[in-house]
Amino acid sequence: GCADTFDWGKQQSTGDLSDYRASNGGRILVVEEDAVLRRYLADRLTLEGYEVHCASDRETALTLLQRYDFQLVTLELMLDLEPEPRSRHGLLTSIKREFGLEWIPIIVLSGNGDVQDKINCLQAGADDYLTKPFQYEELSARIYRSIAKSRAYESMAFQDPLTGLYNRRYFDRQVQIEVNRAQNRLGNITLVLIDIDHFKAINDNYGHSTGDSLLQSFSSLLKASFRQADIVARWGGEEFMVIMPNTTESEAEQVIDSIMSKVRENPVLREATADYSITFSAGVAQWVQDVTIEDWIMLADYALYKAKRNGRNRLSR
Ligand code: GH3
Ligand code: MG
Ligand code: MG
Ligand code: MG
Repeated sequence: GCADTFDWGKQQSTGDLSDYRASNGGRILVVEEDAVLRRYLADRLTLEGYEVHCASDRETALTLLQRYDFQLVTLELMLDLEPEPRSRHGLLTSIKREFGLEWIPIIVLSGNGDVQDKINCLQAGADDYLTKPFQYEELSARIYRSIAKSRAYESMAFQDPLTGLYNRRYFDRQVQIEVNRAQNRLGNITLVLIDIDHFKAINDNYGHSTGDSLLQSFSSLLKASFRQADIVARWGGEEFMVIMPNTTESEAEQVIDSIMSKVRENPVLREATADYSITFSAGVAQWVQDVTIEDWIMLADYALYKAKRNGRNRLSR
């Protein structure tokens, strides 16, 4: 059924760091006024392995969209979400115009089979349109295709090809979303900028392709060592930026400390022919009210600079 959802306080007090991103089937928002249909869709989709959240009004829908990353939205348009018929596509338009939400696939479920209505929805940004009554199996097939397509698109747009980590384009998008969430929930959020020490020497001594393999191993280690809710992105050559939601500077430092020990002990960074020991430095900066994202990044960058200046193989804030 519908995962229940809009109690910000409850989530926070448990110190819940569980993921914002649903993994396997995907996370779907069902916006549906009719309680019977809503429950039906939620149950069927849940059985198929999706994580389903439900909303029966505009406010709840927008709150949930702020709170979670959804892979798809089904949006019913018969409902009196909008006071005026003219703003019938208001929620659709809001979602498509909201920063970070514009790319979420939306399937409109409409009681109105009118061609002009379909055209209006598609023009307002709907990705697909089904007229009630529909067969569940058809909706299910359309959802599956839609999610598969947007995943393929996202991995092209947002994944670094060498390391498989998120790229900087993803970071730029997600950092704004996470800051909005932190603001709404009065939560903490911390940035970590990581830079491998003396990496140029690795390339110079062992060649560029060994350097590349090391970057891959190091990236896997980062991905495995940060928590599921953390967003690990490749920032530049041998630099990585991590967004840690619901995390203070001190908590971030504990996580990084443990990764540093892991890297010092080393066994992960092993090539077929030899072990390469590397170290890294990290700059940590917790977000503070009213700082711009640019300045926040500069704070992390300056903290990294301090860590380097103080001798590398360490973190600084
Ligand atoms: P520092 O401790 O000050 O960070 O020293 P460093 O040598 O790591 O720093 P610097 O920024 O001077 O050099 C980074 C090097 O990383 C330069 C470049 O040769 C190497 N590099 C950047 N991107 C890649 C890549 O994709 N593959 C490989 N193999 N090397 C890369
Ligand atoms: Mg560097
Ligand atoms: Mg450098
Ligand atoms: Mg470096």
